[in-house]
Amino acid sequence: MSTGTIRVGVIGTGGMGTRHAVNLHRFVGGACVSAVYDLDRRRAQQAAMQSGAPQVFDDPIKLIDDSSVDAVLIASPDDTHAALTLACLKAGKPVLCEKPLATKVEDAEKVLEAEVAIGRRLIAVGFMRRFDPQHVAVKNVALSGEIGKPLLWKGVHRNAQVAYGITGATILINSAGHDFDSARFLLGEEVQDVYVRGLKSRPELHGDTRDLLLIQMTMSNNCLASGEVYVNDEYGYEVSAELVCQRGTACTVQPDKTLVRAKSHRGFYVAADWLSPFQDAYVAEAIDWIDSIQTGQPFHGATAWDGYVTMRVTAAAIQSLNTGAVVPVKLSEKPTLYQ
Ligand code: ISE
Repeated sequence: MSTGTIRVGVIGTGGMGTRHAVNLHRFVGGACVSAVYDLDRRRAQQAAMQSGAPQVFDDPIKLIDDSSVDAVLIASPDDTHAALTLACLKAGKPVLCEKPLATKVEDAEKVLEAEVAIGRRLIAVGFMRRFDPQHVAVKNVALSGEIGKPLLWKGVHRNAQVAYGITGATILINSAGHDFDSARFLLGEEVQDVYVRGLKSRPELHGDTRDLLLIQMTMSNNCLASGEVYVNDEYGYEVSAELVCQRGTACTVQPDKTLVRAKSHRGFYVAADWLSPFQDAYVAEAIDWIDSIQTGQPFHGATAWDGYVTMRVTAAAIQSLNTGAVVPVKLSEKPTLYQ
């Protein structure tokens, strides 16, 4: 427990990391940004200016180990997450790691085992939909029992565009992880098996691209999940989740509320990316994380266990996409640390 200001070091200052740094600086009372790191030093310097960080490091491990850093936020490229999270555990520092926790099952396992060996929950994983007011409201309707037992999770996850050459596997790791977590979080059930089909939406895309994916999952307790992930829709960013229950459904609605009249149309803008639609969720996540460090109470978002499970589901989804088979998801026993 620490009642003082938590000094956060931010690793990776692209769009996401800079947003986290600025949010911590502006909206999280108990935190300040004490250091930043990015491979691109100029980008790190800009983020430092925007978030009031006094130091720019040239090495992420030095940042993690520095005495001016109490806690670490990782928003660097996906394949660096596991090693940097392990370095935070070694330094005994709390860490909020952007999703995914790892890009390989072995690495997710290593991280989970290292935290279990320490016996303290130091890791938070950035599945921010768990803090989104819309998703929380859907979960609360389900928990109230008003519309009966949840039966089916239905998700839509769209991005305007992804870079050329992004494969189906990468989309499952980098984008669909949110949907695996959303289904587990909203249904409160575990994934038992997964079946993924995918297609390439345009002939000019790279041969390995599968940018429109359909995911079906059998969930525990007689539940199902079904989601579309389409990452080249050309019109903008949209995410939704619906729970079909025995006596009704609960569904998130789009948070963009400004009615726009222009060019013989009346309607709503669609955001270009996830930063503005999920701004409230990112801030709520950061507040809860800092609060958990100050009070010693558990973080209310995703744990290392959730990060590990997502990686297991992702690996099964990649296998399903490659083979056309329904692939069972095998989990190790849930350690008591996460019960
Ligand atoms: C990105 O990292 C996110 O977190 C977004 O929510 C997701 O839609 C996008 O596909 C990812 O690249």
